[in-house]
Amino acid sequence: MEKLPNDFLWGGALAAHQFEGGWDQGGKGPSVVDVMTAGAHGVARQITATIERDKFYPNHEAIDFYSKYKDDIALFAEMGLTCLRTSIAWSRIFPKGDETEPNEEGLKFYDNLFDELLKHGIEPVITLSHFEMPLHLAKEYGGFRSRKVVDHFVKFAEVCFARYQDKVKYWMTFNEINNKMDVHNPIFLWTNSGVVIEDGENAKEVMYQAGHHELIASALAVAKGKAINPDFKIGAMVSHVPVYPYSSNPADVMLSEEEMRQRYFFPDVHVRGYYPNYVLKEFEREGYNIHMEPGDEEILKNGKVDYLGFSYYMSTTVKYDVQNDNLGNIVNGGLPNGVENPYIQSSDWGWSIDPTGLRYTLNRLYDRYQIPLFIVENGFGAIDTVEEDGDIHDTQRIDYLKSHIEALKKAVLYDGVDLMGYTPWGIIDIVSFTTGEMKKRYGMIYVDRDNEGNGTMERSKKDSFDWYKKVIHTNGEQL
Ligand code: BGP
Repeated sequence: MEKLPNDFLWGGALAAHQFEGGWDQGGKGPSVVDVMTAGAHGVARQITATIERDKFYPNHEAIDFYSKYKDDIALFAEMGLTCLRTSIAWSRIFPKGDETEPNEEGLKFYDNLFDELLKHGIEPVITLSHFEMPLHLAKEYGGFRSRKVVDHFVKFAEVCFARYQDKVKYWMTFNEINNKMDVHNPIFLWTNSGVVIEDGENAKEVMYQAGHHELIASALAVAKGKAINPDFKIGAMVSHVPVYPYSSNPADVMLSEEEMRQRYFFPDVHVRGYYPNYVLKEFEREGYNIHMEPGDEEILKNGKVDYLGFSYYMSTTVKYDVQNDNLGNIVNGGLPNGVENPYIQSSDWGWSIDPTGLRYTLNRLYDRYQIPLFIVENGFGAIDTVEEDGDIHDTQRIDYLKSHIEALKKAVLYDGVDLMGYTPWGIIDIVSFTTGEMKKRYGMIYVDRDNEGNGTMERSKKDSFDWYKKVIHTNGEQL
């Protein structure tokens, strides 16, 4: 079999709020995620208005990368990573979000971080907004409900592009911009957009309005970035969960097609630079009044992304319901018609394990967009057992990653998909986003810290560490 391209990027993915800690250090302001308490599987995280003394906020300290970054980066280098995906915590740079001048100490932290990565030959891949909006923008402006927040985001992006133009080449604007299509789970609208739905409001309409502002903000940022450094590669980032039809019944097939629009809407606009007809029809049908300004069409057209980054963890399956005639009826954010897929097993957190779905996704996205793709998140969240001798045999994680790398190799080498790289999620154990737990671990490096914040924070290598090192060293040949 042919080899993956020599410049294929092998990395790991992280997000500032899930691993940096130092939530109030170096002049950083609180972000929307800093007021979220820990939850558990089936227990939702609470969004508190301010920091309450008697509550535990897992992101505050996280794994203290803020002070340990040099040692951690040395471990990443030992593993052989050629890139590292992380984010710039927006509220480190603009603590409240609407200041005129950025916080120099925050900017300096990322100078140091990028210098350290580059010193080890690790290319930074940077997300500008990974659920880290300054809390002040959410509280005072209603987050991305307000057009004013577009200007604040674009300013933040411009400051980062200018400051790090010689250190960072690969950028993404918003992490999983589309996960808020699931309007029933308040944490998505809050962390994505700084939005809380008020009684009597139509959540879907508010979601589209905030989403429009984010798409405009992203397009404006892309154009600014290109003006600062034409060599930048600026991408979008979406969560991709393919929706399969339960059977060959054409009604199941059509239903899955309709539900896939929830996955496609945001990347359609990011990549093509205009709204797809199926969403314009939905606005008309539902009577949504989405405020757009003159010139917005032009902005979207001029701010198309260079590549599409996406997360892939699992697939879902839907079944047509004759009784309720659920075809042509997809106004819900979640997947109300979801059913279990008898061919697929799930993790302890109920996330299905479907490597073929990754090859399928790569093909569908590449056929649709014809621009380079980048798998910027994929991985297996599981409970790890530390043996008496300190070893961690995370065989299940290795199996998961191995089968997904096999799938991506088929997509590149057999199907001809243009894929830039692969950055498995949580290369070092971090705080889980959806549950706020530590025990849902993705890392190849173990961190001694539990759900309540106890532990030494010591780092140790799991079996997957050496396994991934070999994968990178052989450019994916030896799995
Ligand atoms: C994605 C987010 C990440 C992340 C990952 C895994 O939605 O971009 O921030 O954490 O999912 O989710 P979790 O940590 O809840 O297992």
